[in-house]
Amino acid sequence: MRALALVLALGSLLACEDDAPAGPDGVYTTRGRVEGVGRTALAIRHEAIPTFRDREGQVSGMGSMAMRFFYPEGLDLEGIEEGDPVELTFEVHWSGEHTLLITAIDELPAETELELAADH
Ligand SMILES: [Cu+2]
Repeated sequence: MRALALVLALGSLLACEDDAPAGPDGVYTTRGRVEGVGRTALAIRHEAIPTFRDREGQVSGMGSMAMRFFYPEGLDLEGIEEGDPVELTFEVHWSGEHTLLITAIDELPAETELELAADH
């Protein structure tokens, strides 16, 4: 009887977890250059992220490349323009509609030297 109650309790815990909004699968801070400013997303060429984890949770790293990062309504983009060097923190949501979501972004001094890969 106790075992059954425990199983039921565990079951409801798991169900609870399913209903909760999914947390990010990863959070990273990197630097890059803004290549485009859209209404819901920024195109940013970012520096290499050696600690980046793939969908399976394995550290795969990510080289420097241009990617589209979505941003939430209300994020402070004051002064962020095409060509700006920036530091950004973003979340990865593998199962989400917007896989890459910026949570913070700051303009860096214009003379900041970034290690960015060219187009390929
Ligand atoms: Cu990338």
